Amino acid sequence: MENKKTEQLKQYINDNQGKHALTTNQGLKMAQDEFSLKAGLRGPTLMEDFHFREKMTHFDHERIPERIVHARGVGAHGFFQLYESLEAYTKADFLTNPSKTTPVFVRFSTVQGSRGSNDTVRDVRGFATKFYTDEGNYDLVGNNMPVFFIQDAIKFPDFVHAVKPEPHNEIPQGASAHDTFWDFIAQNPESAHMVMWHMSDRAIPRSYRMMEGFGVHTFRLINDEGQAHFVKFHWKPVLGVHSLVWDEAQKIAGKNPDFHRQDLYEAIEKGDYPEWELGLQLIPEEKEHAFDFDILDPTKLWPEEEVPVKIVGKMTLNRNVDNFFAETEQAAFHPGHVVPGIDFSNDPLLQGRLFSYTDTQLSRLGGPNFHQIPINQPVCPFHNNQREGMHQMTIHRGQTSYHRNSLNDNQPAPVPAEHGGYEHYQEKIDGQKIRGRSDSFLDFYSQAKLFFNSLASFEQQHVKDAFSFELGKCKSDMVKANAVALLNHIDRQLAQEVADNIGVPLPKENLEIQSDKKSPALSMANTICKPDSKNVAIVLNGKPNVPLLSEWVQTLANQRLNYSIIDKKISRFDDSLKVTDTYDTTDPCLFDAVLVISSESLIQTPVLEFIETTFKHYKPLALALSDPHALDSSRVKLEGAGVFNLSDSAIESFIKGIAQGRFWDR
Ligand code: HDD
Repeated sequence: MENKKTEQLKQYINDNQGKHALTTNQGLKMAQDEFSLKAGLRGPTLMEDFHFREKMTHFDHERIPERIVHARGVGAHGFFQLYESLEAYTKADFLTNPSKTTPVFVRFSTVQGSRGSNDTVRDVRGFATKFYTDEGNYDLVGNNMPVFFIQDAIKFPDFVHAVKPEPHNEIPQGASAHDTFWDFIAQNPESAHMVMWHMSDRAIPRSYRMMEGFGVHTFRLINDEGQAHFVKFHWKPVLGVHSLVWDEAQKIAGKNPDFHRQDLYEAIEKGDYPEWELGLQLIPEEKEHAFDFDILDPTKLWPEEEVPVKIVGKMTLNRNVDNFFAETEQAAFHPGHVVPGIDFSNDPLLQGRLFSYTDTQLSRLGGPNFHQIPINQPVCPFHNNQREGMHQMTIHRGQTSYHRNSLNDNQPAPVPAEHGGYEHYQEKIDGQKIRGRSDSFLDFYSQAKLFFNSLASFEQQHVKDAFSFELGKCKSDMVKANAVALLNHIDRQLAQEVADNIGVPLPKENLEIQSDKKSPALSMANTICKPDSKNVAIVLNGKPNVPLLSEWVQTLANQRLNYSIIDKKISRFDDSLKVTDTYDTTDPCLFDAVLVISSESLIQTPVLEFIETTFKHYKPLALALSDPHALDSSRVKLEGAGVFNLSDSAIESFIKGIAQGRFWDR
């Protein structure tokens, strides 16, 4: 697990484990830490109590501003391994040298909510990766959706103001179901494609481990000969792409607000290391204009059937942070952190991002030296003439801090491109200075339609339900009607159903864009399904047959499934077989599958809730009931899709069901 980054971070670890004297920050051992210094036992506290002042002052300043967006997140360490050299496309060392393992730090996040908000809200998820390469840090600061709401960064403050809690009452937290968001969407129709993703199941991932990542923008790769390819970056989760259902997501928000954070942490602690393959879509420069969309427009994806994704390597997350604040909270990502062989495109959203990310760290991390915070330091040497500033941690030795100099032999010196110095790609630009948008960015609806067409019917239904929910929460009839008018450009039937559900008129004229084009890669129905590391609840109703329970538990564990045994009270059958949760301390929403073992005719109410909720959320349900009529009055039928009657089928069939995940035809 050791690598250059872990070695570097070790120098900064301060471990309170073991025997240590309690000291002040000046290293002074203190004889007392519980009482302030007073004038008499019942008298006032004295000014000279430096220990009290130091402790309190530090505490008073423990908080830093949260991120303006993506405030809630979780991070982990890992590594990236390249499969084969990409020297035909790029000269980036970490993409051309398959024998190298590059340390990474990844932070996943929601966008809208503040640091203390819920994990399972309907939102875009951030997927930011810092590669600590030998040529400097490369940051791939992406999302779990391949497109964005706006085309030009100058609209980003407007977009964020609209989606964030409304300014007069700071409501709602962690939700886009409110008037200002939908007002913005309807008034900025370039958002049509992204809002379809946002209303799809992609916005309620089952786990950070089970979502795709996208660099979104078009970037450039440049090889040793100076040839360029346009590129889009993809992360493909080895476990497949999976989501929650909306009712489940909302309930989890109450039952376990840390659902995704905990899922990632526990998977890594158990050794179920999350993995993603890195994929590249490549377009040679001369094909820039060969598509029916502009490749600089961040509201457009490159359909994988037209531009295949080349799988080039794998990232594994294998270490949790030692300290959340020091590492996850202080991590500073920036799409402008590039290495030789990777460059930008003229995507106007990307261009604006290149300014914003350093700027925001100045207030969030308190000054220009945030690159010296251990998590942000490159693992290669770094030298320049930048000096001083708040929180300067480096002792720069020497007389000179300017370039060019003769006193220090003109060191540190720039490095020519052929020896690894970064050189910007020499793109020829010819244009008028102008504030405007290219006509090639004006097709807002084709890909919104492409996305909708590509979804399975259950996914389309979820999109309709999500629009109806979100717009149903809006107060302004005008905003609702405007949003329906936007949908009327994408799909008449969708607009019709949503209008109906939220009580606004459908526009008279049908403006639906006509296309039946599909991209199967966009549907989650076509993803990988595996049982690995899913969570199974074993719910007891009465005393179980312990040898049989042991056997089942072993079978589940052999399939790398996690299980919790749940009963009315915590107890233990033997050393390895324990009831770890009660009906009260956990909830059916928190599991991927439920197995109920009942030795009684009467199913207790909380157990019935486990059965019915699991059934309602389309999840696999196994029943081992001593009385076959115990569920006669419930709507759950023993022979329903994804319901496994363990009296006549083996537990292996249930495990296959767990791999499948959901039974939409229930
Ligand atoms: Fe951004 C954070 C991703 C557009 C300005 N952004 C941030 C993070 C992610 C993204 C993953 C969190 C990084 C972390 O975990 O610390 N942002 C995106 C993507 C975008 C995007 C994929 C569009 C394709 N962002 C975008 C624009 C701007 C910003 C257009 C401004 C011009 N983003 C920021 C920011 C943040 C940020 C305000 C907040 C905290 C931070 O940068 O470090 O600068």
